[in-house]
Amino acid sequence: MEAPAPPGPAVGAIGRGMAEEAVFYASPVRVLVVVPTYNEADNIERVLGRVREVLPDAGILVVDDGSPDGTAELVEKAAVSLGDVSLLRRSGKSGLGSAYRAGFAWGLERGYEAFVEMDADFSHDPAALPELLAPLEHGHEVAIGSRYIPGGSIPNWSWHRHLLSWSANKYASVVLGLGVADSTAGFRVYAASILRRLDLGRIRAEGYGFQIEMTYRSKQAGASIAEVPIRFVDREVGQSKMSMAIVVEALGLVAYWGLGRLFGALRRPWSGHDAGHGPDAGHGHDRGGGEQSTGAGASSATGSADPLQTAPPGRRDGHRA
Ligand SMILES: Nc1nc2c(ncn2[C@@H]2O[C@H](COP(=O)(O)OP(=O)(O)OP(=O)(O)O)[C@@H](O)[C@H]2O)c(=O)[nH]1
Ligand SMILES: [Mg+2]
Repeated sequence: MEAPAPPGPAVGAIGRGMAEEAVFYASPVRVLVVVPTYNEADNIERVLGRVREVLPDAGILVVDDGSPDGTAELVEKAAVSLGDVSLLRRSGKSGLGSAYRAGFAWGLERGYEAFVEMDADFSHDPAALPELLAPLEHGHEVAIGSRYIPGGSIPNWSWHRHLLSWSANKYASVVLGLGVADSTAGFRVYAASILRRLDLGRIRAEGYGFQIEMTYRSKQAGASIAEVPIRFVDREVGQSKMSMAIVVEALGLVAYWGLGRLFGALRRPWSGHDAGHGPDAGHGHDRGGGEQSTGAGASSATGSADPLQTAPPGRRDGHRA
């Protein structure tokens, strides 16, 4: 007689040969994979196909900012064969951060419990999704696919790109006391609980700054953050949207939040905690405009009036895997 299957999510193997074999994973919670796109026609169909192979039950939401190369039409085509692929169409390029905020709000309104952040350019390998989702089952509310912990790597970056990314991470980590090795990483998972506490309308950054801000706010809100090693590969096709403006935004915002932290600590030397009441608190605006989702219509950000006041106590154990 066969032994009963162990409890927990189903994991199995698919694919015809070893080279194509991929692990699939049936999460015990409702997962939404959010993929922002701007001119990803060369990648989007393949990336959606791979995500569907690895996560057969997950919802997938593409947030497209009116890509002139027809990315959105390819998503609609792929949705027919893959199933449970939705498209949030926005009228113009409004930034990565606002695309994710719109995608998270869309998913929160529909009751998803775990949210994956993932690029469409294959820098983030869909095969790593099961490992990235696993920390949520162990009580973490955020899981970061990290390049800067043992086991993580960026095989094909130039030394100066490497140096820029590594230094930005060190700077953010020291100035904001983040306690994570890779706060600019964009391959992540959030539990719905932490997104609700964050009040997405107050998140303001767009590029790398968005990832840092989400890490910082999550920590302030008491999330337990896990890091999972990933291999980050540079995009092979399509054009990068990385720009100097995105780097400057991130550096400037970190300095601003850092000052807020410092002044907050000076004003409240007796409290000993960083609860986000610096000059940066409470002035966020979602700049994403003209949203339209396929099927169910547009959505707006949700959240409590002051999530940092309502964070549960005793959840400040930032964790590094
Ligand atoms: N909806 C939307 N998606 C965007 C926007 N900017 C970038 N993206 C998408 O966000 C993901 C990451 O963008 P990339 O251009 O790869 O930027 P990056 O990964 O920071 O930079 P590289 O490492 O050079 O590729 C990709 O899926 C892009 O298509 C935007 O303004 N709106
Ligand atoms: Mg990229």
